[in-house]
Amino acid sequence: MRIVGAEFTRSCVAPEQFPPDRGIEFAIVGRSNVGKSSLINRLVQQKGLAHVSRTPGKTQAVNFFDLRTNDRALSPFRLVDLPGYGYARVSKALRAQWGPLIQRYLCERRSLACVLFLIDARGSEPTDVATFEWLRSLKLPVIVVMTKSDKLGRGERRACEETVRETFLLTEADPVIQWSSVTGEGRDRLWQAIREAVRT
Ligand SMILES: Nc1nc2c(ncn2[C@@H]2O[C@H](COP(=O)(O)OP(=O)(O)OP(=O)(O)O)[C@@H](O)[C@H]2O)c(=O)[nH]1
Ligand SMILES: [Mg+2]
Repeated sequence: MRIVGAEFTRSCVAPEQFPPDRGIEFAIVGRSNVGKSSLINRLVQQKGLAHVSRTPGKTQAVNFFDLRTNDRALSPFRLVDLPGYGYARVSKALRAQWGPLIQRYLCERRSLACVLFLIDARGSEPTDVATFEWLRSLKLPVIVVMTKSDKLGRGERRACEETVRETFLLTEADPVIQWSSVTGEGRDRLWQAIREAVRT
């Protein structure tokens, strides 16, 4: 599969601003700073498409990215970068605004085919588990992506993946992908999983 084009569509702070609810969307959910925006850039192979920052809480709106591929099942196809959760230092007002925005998007968006759920390969936190359970309760298909895998050795990765499978009560059939936006590890596997999720 080839990506023919990718562009930033729109940044939204209210549901009324979301683009028309058509086509196939994959949303990216995860803690602040876990690597959501970096994953978009690596998946699409376009540096700077999504804004990356060392400071947690960088992405504070729902950002839509339109992709054109030569795969008919994936056209049109959108990636949606959601604000990260779990960052305490943003203002109370902003946090109060985030929850409902994400909730409206995840509960009401008909184009939403699947969630890429990102956790740090080095371990999950209770907020990750709570968010994952909530996604499951919404009956959303989820692909688990373990980010920043480059920070672990082989043995450690296996152990961490085992722990994640146990913590999140995953079956063998649930995809868990080791990912690194630095090395590009996991890119082929993730596209494969995306295609499979669209097919089912
Ligand atoms: N080593 C390593 N660092 C990464 C990886 N992915 C992201 N980072 C770094 O982690 C930091 C956060 O990355 P972002 O992509 O901005 O994270 P985010 O989840 O979009 O963060 P928010 O928008 O604040 O929620 C940056 O300093 C990235 O360079 C990775 O796979 N490996
Ligand atoms: Mg971001």
